[in-house]
Amino acid sequence: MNDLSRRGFVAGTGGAIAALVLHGCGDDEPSVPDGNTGVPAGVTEVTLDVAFVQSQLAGRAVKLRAYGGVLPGPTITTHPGDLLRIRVRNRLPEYDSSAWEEDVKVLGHVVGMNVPHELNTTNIHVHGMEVIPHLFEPIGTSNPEAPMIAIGPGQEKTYDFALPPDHPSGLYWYHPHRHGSTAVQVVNGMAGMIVVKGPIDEVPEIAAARDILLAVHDLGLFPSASSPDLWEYDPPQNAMWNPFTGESTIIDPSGGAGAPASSGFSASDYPLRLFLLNGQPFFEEEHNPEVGKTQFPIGKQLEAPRFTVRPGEVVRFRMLNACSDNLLPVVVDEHTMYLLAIDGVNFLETKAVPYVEGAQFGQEQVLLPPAGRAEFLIQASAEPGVYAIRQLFHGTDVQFFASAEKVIAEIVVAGNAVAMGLPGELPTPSRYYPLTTGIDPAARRDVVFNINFDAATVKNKVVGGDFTVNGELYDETSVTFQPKLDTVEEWTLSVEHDAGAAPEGHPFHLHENSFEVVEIGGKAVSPVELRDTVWIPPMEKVVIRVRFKEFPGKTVFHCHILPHEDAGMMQNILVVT
Ligand SMILES: [Cu+2]
Repeated sequence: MNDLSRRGFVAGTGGAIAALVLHGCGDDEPSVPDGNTGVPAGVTEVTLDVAFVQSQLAGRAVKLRAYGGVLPGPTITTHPGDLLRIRVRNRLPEYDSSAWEEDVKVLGHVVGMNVPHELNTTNIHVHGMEVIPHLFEPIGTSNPEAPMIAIGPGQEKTYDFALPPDHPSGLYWYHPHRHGSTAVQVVNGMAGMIVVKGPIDEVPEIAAARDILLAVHDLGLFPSASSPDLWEYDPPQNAMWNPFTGESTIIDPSGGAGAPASSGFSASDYPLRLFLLNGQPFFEEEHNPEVGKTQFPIGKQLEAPRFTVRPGEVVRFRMLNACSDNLLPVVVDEHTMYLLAIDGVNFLETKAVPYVEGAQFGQEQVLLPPAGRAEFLIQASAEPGVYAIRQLFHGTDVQFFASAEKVIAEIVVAGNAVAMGLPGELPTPSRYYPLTTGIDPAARRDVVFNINFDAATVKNKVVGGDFTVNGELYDETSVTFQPKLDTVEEWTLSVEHDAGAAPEGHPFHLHENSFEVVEIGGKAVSPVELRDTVWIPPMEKVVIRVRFKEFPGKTVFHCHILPHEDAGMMQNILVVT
């Protein structure tokens, strides 16, 4: 169906670069690779090797950072009450960050750590999972000054996560989360899915449906300086890509003239971006050099992966938006979407969302921010044909760069009709119900995401813009809020725009605790959605309520546009007893 095949190819030096194994290709439906190894019941054990891999994607040679040599990373399947043990072995080579000035402060702001750095140092975050806080050393620490976990080249670390018995059963994912290298690593290939199996899987109509995982992921790529015709993302320290000129410069932090570079850190847009479904490219974008059009990358639809279903068949799709920054408004042509769950936590009953003919942004069936997940059933039309799972276009009034309409996949309805049913009531996720309605919040807090590109006032001179939360850049060794364990808080989320920055929405993510989204733009959300990541539109406020239920310790909330996060749009909190 396209130029992918199961072969990867080995290249590079000293065995440091392995073959990339691509799953699902030829005439097969694309699937995600399985990551579980044979271990006793009650224990889920996975080893993830992180290494550079090389292969061909969309007709180009690419060099990527990947988990286990596969794209996306191996899928982990686990259960409520299980011990999930993940061993991360970092096989990446050393990265030269000697030019990084980590201690720089400007007007009391911590600036240095908000310059991307140590691009081959990693750690792991199990996104959305309700487990011990695991970003800081040691795991579960309540030390407000604790440093972030860093697994350097050649090092390894084993994480033990005890899933609570009432952990929701749904779709989660994992990705690196070391401040300074998160964006480069994720948009270079490092992301994988986690499926927690439980009560939702026992519903007869759901159990009868085929379970198809859809990992949507993007790769940002530059031409390699060392090897012609190779695409990679491996910028030198302090190198920044300017999306208006298309040029990269190694910035002199003291203000002197910068040196040209072959690639640089990007806050959005790339010379080449590939959008993948389960590792297969379905859309590519090139930087648009035309003056006045730079915020509209040149897009090209590729042959979309296909799934064949029978007329009347009920299929369960579970979609992850693992994109580094791209908001996904999704529709399935001509089909009602029967939503079961958002971000792993199922609704109390199936939520039917009809398809709107000719849908535009705002009429999508589900809006997936970066890191968001949607689990839904589709009952295939009685009418044989090809139906797209589609990302709708959104313009520069939504995100700084416009995002073209894309066909993510195609559903081919063919063959003999089958009679299958749809569920009504769903099992109650007992961890979250009853909701917090009626409980007086112990605290009300405001969270404002802001970008400042005004050259006269920008503190982060290397990045060239300040990405802040409540006016502050990220400081690894301090905490801003101290919520009390087992209390409910109400947070109001919004975005602001300073001089030089266009309006842009941001996805808010809180670790370990799903929250109730109760209001968006002054309107009540009904039924209440439980999410771990929510899109904050450019001009609206979002009100959430969160119960800090189980896990004391130091953790974070942040913008899930990953280049924003690495540049400072994150804060630490300390959940106290
Ligand atoms: Cu952001």
